[in-house]
Amino acid sequence: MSAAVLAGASSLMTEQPSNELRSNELPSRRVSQQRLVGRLMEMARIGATVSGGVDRAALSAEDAAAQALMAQWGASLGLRATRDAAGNFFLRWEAGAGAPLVSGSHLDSQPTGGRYDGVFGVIAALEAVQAMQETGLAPRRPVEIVAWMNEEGSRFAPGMMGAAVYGGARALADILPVRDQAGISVEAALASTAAALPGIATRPLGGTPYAYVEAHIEQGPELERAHCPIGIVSGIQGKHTFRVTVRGEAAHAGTSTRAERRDALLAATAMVQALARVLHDEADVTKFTVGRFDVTPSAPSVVASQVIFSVDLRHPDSQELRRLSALVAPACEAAAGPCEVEVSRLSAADSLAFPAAMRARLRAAADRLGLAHRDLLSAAGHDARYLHPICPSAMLFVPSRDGVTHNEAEFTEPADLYAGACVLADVLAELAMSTGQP
Ligand code: HGY
Ligand code: MN
Ligand code: MN
Repeated sequence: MSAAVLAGASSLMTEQPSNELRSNELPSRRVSQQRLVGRLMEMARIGATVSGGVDRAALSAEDAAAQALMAQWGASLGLRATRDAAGNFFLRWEAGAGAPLVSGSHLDSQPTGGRYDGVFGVIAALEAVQAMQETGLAPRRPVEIVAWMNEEGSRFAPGMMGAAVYGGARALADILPVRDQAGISVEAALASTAAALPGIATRPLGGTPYAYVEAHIEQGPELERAHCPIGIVSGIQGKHTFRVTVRGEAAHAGTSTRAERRDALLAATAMVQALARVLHDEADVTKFTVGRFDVTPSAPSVVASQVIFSVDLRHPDSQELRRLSALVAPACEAAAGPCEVEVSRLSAADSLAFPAAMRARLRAAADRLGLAHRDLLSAAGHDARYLHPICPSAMLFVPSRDGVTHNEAEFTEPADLYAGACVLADVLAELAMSTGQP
């Protein structure tokens, strides 16, 4: 345990662990910074990019390799690896009885992703389980580590597919036909990933956990600016996503006249500018992003026949988000000119607030360890969004250097990763031993 955490823990043991845990040693004392960071760096070799990040697309060979590595680490702890029909990956510590305690995040990344987004929560959960086992703790319930399928939504849109299907917010039949830009369907990619992981059994889809806790990097600058190692996540801001398809007509760049053209690129760019105007928020609270802009045939001497672009719209106030969301289709239609436009809404999630009792457990664990913490709303989306409706859920953050993320330069200090894993380990141990409601 790092000096900072040890010093704090001894001076602040006023906050006693819950009764159920008092008889056990706190597993945070067995968390190993070296093992945690070593596993993160070993995992970062899978899909490593030349600029120091990772490219581990959902249901890719790299995603399968990452799950195989988790299964290998899990086997050394006696954890059984399984996958469900939505491609969610689980490591199960068979213990006690009843609904499982679940912790994890995602292993897939953005194409130029960092070494910590998602994967920190999966490997910190593994570290917490190992620390619990090393204290001799005998959980009252099974404990499951999870890696949700396609959290990022970069290969297949929308994101958080696996958690949404597990939580019942989306039907498996809805995600199977979704195709990536190469035309490969989720269904085909699920089959090829399963074939790449022959030793991993299939488990029934869904479930109702006893509780869910997800550790994640903040992906913002607040904790670092406040010199605070732990974020207690108050909730997740709302997020609506769209796919806009603009159809025109391919034509010769030299012979077709402006008057007769149906230029899908000109129409699409007019739509993006119109959306930027109508969604502009001087207070800078509304987040509007066009991240994908696919032109067909994307040839210098051909007038574009089609453009497909993404819209990602977020706001912490659900009512305001719905108001803004209703402006998207009209703004696109008004800017379509001679082209056709089809606006499809892919996801619509309100803002959510995690239960106070779960947040209090995270705060008490951080206090016991002498770790400064602060409450903050998550501006980024997370799989916990889909666990929240079905079981008491919570998230804890660790700082992101300069708030940089979805970027190969993403970084979190090892001491902060360690502090987050210590808090996670103690909270999971409490929940694993609890006789009451989470
Ligand atoms: O979209 C999100 O906020 C997440 O990082 N994929
Ligand atoms: Mn993430
Ligand atoms: Mn992400």
